Order: sequence, then C-alpha cells, then structure tokens
Amino acid sequence: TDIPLPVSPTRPLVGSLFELDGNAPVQSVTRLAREHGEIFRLPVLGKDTIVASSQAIVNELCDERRFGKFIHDALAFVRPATGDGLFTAHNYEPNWALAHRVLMPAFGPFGIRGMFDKMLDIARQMFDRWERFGPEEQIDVADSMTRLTLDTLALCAFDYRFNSFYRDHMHPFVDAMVGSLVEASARQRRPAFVTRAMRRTRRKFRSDIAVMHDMADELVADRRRKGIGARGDLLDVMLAGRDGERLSDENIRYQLVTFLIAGHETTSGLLSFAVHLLLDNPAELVRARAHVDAVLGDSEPTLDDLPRLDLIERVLMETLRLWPTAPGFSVTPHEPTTIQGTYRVEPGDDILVLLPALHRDPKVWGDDAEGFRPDRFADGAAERLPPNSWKPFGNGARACIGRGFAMQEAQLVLAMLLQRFDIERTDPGYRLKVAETLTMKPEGLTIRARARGTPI
Ligand code: MNH
Repeated sequence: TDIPLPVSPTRPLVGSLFELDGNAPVQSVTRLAREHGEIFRLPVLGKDTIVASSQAIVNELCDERRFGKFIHDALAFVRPATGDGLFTAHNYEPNWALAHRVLMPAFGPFGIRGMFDKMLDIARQMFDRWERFGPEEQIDVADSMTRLTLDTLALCAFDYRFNSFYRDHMHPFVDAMVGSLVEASARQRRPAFVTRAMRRTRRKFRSDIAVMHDMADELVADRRRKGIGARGDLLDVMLAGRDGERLSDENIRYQLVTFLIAGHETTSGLLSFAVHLLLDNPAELVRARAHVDAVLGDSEPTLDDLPRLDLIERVLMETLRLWPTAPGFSVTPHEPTTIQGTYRVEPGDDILVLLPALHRDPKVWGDDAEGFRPDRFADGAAERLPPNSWKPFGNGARACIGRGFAMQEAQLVLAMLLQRFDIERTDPGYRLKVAETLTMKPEGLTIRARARGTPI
C-alpha cells in the first residue's frame, strides 16, 4: 500500500516556502494542518517534512520499537553551538547515552528537590522588584519571566549568578544566544549557497557561538580552580562523573550551552502563557488564587507545599496543551514502514509531531478543544486520555530531561505570583500575538501588578 501523502500546494524549487511566515513558521504550519489534515507532506527548498497532527497517528510515532528521534534541520543548524549535547545528539552518538546516564539522577526527584531554595531565591528577586515598582509600572511578562528562568537555570545548574534583575541590558551570553538561534532558524529557509555567500552573517554566527563556548569554558575553569564536588550541582556531576564514567571537556561545554538554551526559553514561555490564559479566563484566575490562599495562607511556599498545589499544576498542564512552548519534535522510522497501514515512510524521513495541532485534536479534547479548562487534568483524568495525546515534553528515552525541574520552578513561581499580586493587563484589548524562535512566547503582553493588601 504505497499511497502518496497528501501534498500541500507547491511551487517548483521552493515548495511551500512562501506559505510559511518566516517569523511564525509553526503557526503557519498549524494553519496548513487544519487544511490538509492529520498527515501531509510539506516540501520546502527540496526537502520534505511529513507533518503529523492527530492522536491516532502520533500514537504510532511514539512507539519507540518503530520510531526514534530525528535531528531535523531546526536542530541541525543549532549543532555548531550544542554539538552532541543531549538535545541535539543523534541517537547513535555514544555521548548521548553516556550523558543521559551521568545526568539523569541529578534531574530526578531527589536532585531537583535540592534546587528548591535556589529557585525561591530568584523568584523572590523578581517579585520583590515587582513590588517595589508599584502598581503603576508596566511589566513586560515575557521579559521578566525570561530573566527569571535564565537566572534560575544558571544558579541551580552551575552556581552562577547572571543577576538579570540587577541590570537593564541582558548579559552578553543572552545576546549571543538569541543571535545564534535567529540565524540557525533563518538557515532553514535559506538555500545553502545563499548562506555561503553571506560572509558577515556567517562570521557573526561563529562569533556568537564563540561567546557561548567561552563562557562555558570559563565556568568549567572556575569550578576546577574552586574545587569539584563541594556543591553537588550539575556542573559538579559532569566534572566528577558517575560510576567511573566521565564526559569530555568538549562535551561538557556542549551540555552547558544546551542547558542554558533548552532550560530557560521554554519555561519562561510556559509561565508567560499561563499568565495570559489566566487573565483571559477570570473565573479560572479567581479559582487558582483561592486554591493558593487555601494551601499557603500568608506563608512563603515550601517544598512540601508543592504536591498540595495541584490546581496550579493543572493550570500549567493545560497551558502546555494549548501553547506547547517547544512546539514540535521529529521522529524517523528504524525500518521502512507504513503509518496507519497506509502511508509509506523510510529511515531518514523527517516526521514532525506538530504539538499545537495534536493538542487540539477534537477526537481527544472534544468540541471545546480551544478552551482553557485546567480541570481536564483533574483527578487522574489525564490517565484516561487516549495514549500520547499530550506530549509537551517529547517522547520516550529522548523526552525532556528537565521536565521535573521546569514544573517545580513554574509551580513555585505561579503560586507566588497569585499569592502576592493582583494583576491586570495594561491593555485590556490585548490580542495574543505569539513570537517564535525555537520556542513560542506571547509578545507584547504587559501587566500591572499590585501587591495584595495595599490600598488602591
Ligand atoms: Mn526540555 C528535550 C520541552 C524544559 C533540557 N524538552 C525536550 C523535548 C521537548 C522539551 C519537547 C524533546 C525534543 C525532541 O524530541 O527533539 N523542555 C520542554 C519544555 C520545557 C522544557 C516544554 C519547559 C516547560 N528542558 C527544560 C529544562 C531543561 C531542559 C528546564 C534543562 C534544565 N530538554 C532538555 C534536554 C533535552 C530536552 C537536555 C534533550 C533530552 C535528551 O534527548 O536526552
């Protein structure tokens, strides 16, 4: 059954390039998916991506006996920065399994519990600042959350303080990171010969990456000077190794840059979308606030409070359903096979699991798939969903290693926000605009935050 895939309208050579908005590729592909259905072929610049967006199909793709992670272009172009670090390593590269073994325990429940106080440290910095700004200041939510998650990641992972809340301009690492990610993403939509001719752009890309690598190397050198093992953070774990297994200096550099990139943009987007969705759904905001008050009262959250803040966890899960901030991941089959017994695919085919579409599959989520209803995940309801309906953290062995870290941080921060502030939009007519880099974030979302209990 060698049935061709539905093909989206295409032009010679460039394929569907012009149907994709370069600043919003995921949102354009999601619109195309609505037209072309649960699986279709998207040709761009002579390369095809097979786009999958229903639970029935994704459920097959998540069978690791048949399919595994594929390093699609968007990731391949980031490899100059992150090499065979966990995120961008091919399955067959030995450093993936090695780093996975060495790092897993540090990201497990016990490991992240030990990071709670550092998460609290940075959260306090952000909220104290909001409080001192007073209720008239315009707060750019995504900007604030990005400072928070970057500082949290660096403090927890390698005991480094970016001090983003104490500076106007972000740390040079951030400019270098944003610059290199923008260029990596542009390369997907630019023929290789054009990139080869753009000497200045290539030089800038190389120097941005050098800035990030130099910073990683400096962190390692600094730790070696101060002594390995006293802190027990991720950097210690990587430098000390585990059961006689150790990562190379080059690989540690790649992991550091990987954590800095993968570990903050996504969580910052999650927190920003959560704020947006709660403001859009005042009844849910009131409910979430009452829940936080009931669990915490006036006390600052502790580690032991988190399991009892279950509604906050559901708010975050529902936020990730509607706005999965890492909007897709790609797989390829181990052997030639057919999907749904119909669509023929081969090893090396790029099959993209398009999360914003999967997460709104009406067969799973019903007619109100577009609605924000955290109670979809109440009391074990998530386990009763069809398998592989909700995949914001990817799949199987290659799923997100930072899931527990991100959820702990986001739960703490959202609970504190609701506990400490009344928030409102500065622009009541705000319509959601989603900015895309490798990840998605709400753009132009600004709020005013009034410390609760202060007179109006
Ligand atoms: Mn994270 C892999 C989403 C937070 C570090 N992450 C993935 C994948 C998704 C993902 C999806 C799978 C990608 C693929 O298959 O190609 N990650 C998220 C989301 C959040 C997130 C939505 C926050 C919300 N991730 C974090 C944090 C860290 C992190 C925080 C680090 C501290 N993620 C990783 C790493 C991988 C990964 C490392 C690669 C894991 C592997 O392949 O072994």
